[in-house]
Amino acid sequence: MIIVSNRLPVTAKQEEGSIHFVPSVGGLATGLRSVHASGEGAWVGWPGIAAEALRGTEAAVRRDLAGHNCVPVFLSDRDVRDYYGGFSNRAIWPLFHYFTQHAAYDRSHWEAYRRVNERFAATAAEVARPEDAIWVHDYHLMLVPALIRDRLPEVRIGFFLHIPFPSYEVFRLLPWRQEILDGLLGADLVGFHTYDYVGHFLDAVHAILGRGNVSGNVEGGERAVRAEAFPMGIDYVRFRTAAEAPAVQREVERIKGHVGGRKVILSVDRLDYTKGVLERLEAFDLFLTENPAWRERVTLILLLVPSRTRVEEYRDLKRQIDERVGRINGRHGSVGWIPIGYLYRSVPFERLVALYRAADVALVTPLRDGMNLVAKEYVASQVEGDGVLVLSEFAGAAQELGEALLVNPNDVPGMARAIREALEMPKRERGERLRRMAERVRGHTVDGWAADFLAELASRDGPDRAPQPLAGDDLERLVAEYAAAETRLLLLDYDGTLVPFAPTPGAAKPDRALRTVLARLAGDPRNEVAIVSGRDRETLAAWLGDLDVALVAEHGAWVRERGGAWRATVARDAAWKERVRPILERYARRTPGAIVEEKAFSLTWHFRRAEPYASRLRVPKLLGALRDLAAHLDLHVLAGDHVIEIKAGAFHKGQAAAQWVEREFRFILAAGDDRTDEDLFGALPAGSCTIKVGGGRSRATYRLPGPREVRALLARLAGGRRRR
Ligand code: ADQ
Repeated sequence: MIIVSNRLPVTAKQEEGSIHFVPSVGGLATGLRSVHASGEGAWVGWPGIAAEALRGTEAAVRRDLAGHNCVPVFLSDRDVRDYYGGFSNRAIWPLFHYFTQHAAYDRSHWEAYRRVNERFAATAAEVARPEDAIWVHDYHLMLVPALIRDRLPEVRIGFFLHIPFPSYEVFRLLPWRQEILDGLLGADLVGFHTYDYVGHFLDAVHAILGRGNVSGNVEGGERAVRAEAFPMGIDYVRFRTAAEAPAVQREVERIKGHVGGRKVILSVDRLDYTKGVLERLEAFDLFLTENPAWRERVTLILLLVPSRTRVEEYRDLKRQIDERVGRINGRHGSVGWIPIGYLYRSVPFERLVALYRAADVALVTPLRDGMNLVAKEYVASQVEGDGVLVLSEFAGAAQELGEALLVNPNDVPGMARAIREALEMPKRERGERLRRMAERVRGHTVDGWAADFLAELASRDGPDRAPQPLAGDDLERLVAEYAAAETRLLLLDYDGTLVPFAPTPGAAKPDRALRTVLARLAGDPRNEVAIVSGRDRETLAAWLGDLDVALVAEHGAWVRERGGAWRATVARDAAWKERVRPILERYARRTPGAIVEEKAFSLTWHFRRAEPYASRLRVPKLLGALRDLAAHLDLHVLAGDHVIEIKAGAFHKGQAAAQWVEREFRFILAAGDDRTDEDLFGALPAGSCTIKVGGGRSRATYRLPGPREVRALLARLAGGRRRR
């Protein structure tokens, strides 16, 4: 696996003319370090110092980094300023955190972003082998997936965004919104911390690119792209073990001694305006004013790590925080008590863990935060098991840590009340809440997070790969093989393969040109043509029954051989329908545009014409409702392209095709666009020509863009005979 991120897991430091490397800090670096260490892949990223400072030592740096399996992308001072400090941190970061007033849309910054993303993509493409998976990280590199895809069309690419993806109304403010989405959609899998972000992303893709989705699978385009939530976890064992260590225990005693046995409230952040530090201080100020009884009995430890110190907003914020802390200490403090202990620096791991363990309350109140690992680290480090977490509802972590005292960080009085509630919460309740959160944090570690993401990336529709375009030499070879074969089998799906999708199932009637080409193929005595469809018998018979072709209806439940009558391949009672139909109808009533279709062995819920918003809300719920029932009644629920199909028994297109395949044709061609056609492809002998119509991974060998191209191919095959 190749990891691509802005920063490498090690940062180059230059001291007295020589370069050495130290571990990088931050959630991403710490989180992925173990994933990287366990594999033999590479990590592509910036070593953390501008190229100018490295001049003359590039080769040595490259060699040293190779020892860590790292591959550097060197950035000049100007790149760092415009791509990193500029576009990434002055346009994307504020915008994606809903600080629209801080976002600056500078064209030269955008150009730098594009240029640097190109360089990351080129480096990644150089080191990747075709069978590798490439995992691109975070908002600095959102164009990289598509740029790698241009170079390596078949490689698996995953992308994970560590910050929020904002709602469409905010995202659309970005002048380069389309380019960013196109960049991300170069990946096979796009991951976010929460389902809200997934939803926002899919809304934007729909509104800006006009591409809808089914359960997170983005439609249209040449390949399947899936958006999913993967909430990032922490290395629980590392924090827990450290927190229990005797040295940390001693440090905890020391901290408690320093605060004179008072209650400890802890606040830990990178210094950033998204973290809500000023609002938090204001709430603490108000808490002290409103609760004189708590004066002298509590200390707030405010730990801030310097961050992006070259950006103006960050320097401003630092000044404001300094002033605010001074003001509060001046107003409420006494000779023997300083309300806020303020540290502006990075602290070593053991020290941080000791602070977490010593804290009675953790105040984690960002105005926005993709996830926020501090909240989880606090929970993991609570050895006594009764600390209280006060957590902003605008942190991604709030979705998993519902037992925290959730607050709105803009509601200062509300936060002040929460501080008091946290300090006065009965021990039992504290323990109960913390225990539940700790279980969850322990169960969702960062290793598990990475493994889930990578498994999902690897399993994109099973062991399949993206089929190759059917063109050039491959196409000529196929035509020649067809021409030479004495017996041929053509298995053709109907909707989406021979005709484009129509707004209603009834509107996709075959046109004259299609009927002509099918008749011509069927008329060749060497050919056996079968239309293998999910449709009902009546429609197939009415539309194609007069041609000399075999028909397979309802995904294989019914077969009609040439000149024969319909034969059911399964026998089942249909009592299950009485249970399922009312559910489908109820959902259809509440989803304008959705319709229910009934066939002999299946029920289908079509929602092609439903409003995307409505289907996004309804489809997962309907699927949830059906899954429970399906397990009960032994039904198969299939989510296809704008349809949900429920059928009884395990028949599929592949089984239906078996009766022909047994007859050993010299040439077999199968074409289909849907998930149900994968069963067909899978049932055919090696050497068959299988064609996936449209984008996405598939078991098929080849791909054609749409029905137009399939028909052109069939016309060519049929035409060959006429010329002879
Ligand atoms: P950050 O904005 O950096 O991460 P966070 O998730 O809280 O926010 O991670 C901060 C990390 O820095 C923690 O691991 C913490 O232990 C460490 N840290 C904080 N203060 C420190 C100090 N004084 N000394 C040493 N270490 C300190 C971004 C996103 C988040 C997302 C992560 C991971 O903004 O929303 O959770 O990436 O995806």
